[in-house]
Amino acid sequence: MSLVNFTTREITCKIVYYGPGRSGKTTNLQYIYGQVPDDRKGRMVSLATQTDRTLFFDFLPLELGTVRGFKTRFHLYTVPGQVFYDASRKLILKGVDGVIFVADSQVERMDANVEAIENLQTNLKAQGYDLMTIPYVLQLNKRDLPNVSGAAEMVQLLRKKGEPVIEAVASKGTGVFETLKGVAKLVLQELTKTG
Ligand SMILES: Nc1nc2c(ncn2[C@@H]2O[C@H](COP(=O)(O)OP(=O)(O)OP(=O)(O)O)[C@@H](O)[C@H]2O)c(=O)[nH]1
Ligand SMILES: [Mg+2]
Repeated sequence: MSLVNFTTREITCKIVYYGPGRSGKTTNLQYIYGQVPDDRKGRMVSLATQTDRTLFFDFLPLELGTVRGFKTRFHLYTVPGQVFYDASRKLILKGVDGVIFVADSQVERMDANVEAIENLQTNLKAQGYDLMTIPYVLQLNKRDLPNVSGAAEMVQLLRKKGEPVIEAVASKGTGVFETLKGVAKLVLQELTKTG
């Protein structure tokens, strides 16, 4: 549900980073924030607890060039991954154009990944969306840790529909922009299809 403003010739798209607690969603945003020049980004808003976990959401407005003479503005959000913040997650999915699922590659987090994808499917449905049709990218994060599942195994377990899969080390920036570009491309494709 991108917002197209013909007067200012701007398109605004909403991207949501979803995933289990501590998978690296906020780290993705922080890396992007650090790399993008000031004139292309707005202020990053982080609502965190004292221990740095996202309490409601993180928000980062970005400008990613032009498409057919329209400026594209992307609003990036992360949700809080902890199970009990479900009301916030539901709310943040309102008006979403694209979703990035940030999976934690550590073996002991596979159940949490599966549970979070099921939660994503449920919450998308509650907002009238369908994971099977919405622009969607799967990021396998924390590939640098010693106790990770094989990428092929994770794809087998977590991939839903042939979506792009990107291996990442968000804390070093590896794969972060590839992931964002992957979903941005799908969102803009969707726009030209429906627009
Ligand atoms: N080793 C390693 N650590 C990472 C990576 N990405 C993130 N982390 C660390 O994992 C921890 C959690 O990262 P966050 O970005 O806060 O996770 P989150 O998904 O926003 O967590 P919630 O907001 O609680 O849902 C932090 O200590 C990060 O530095 C990675 O690729 N490798
Ligand atoms: Mg967070």
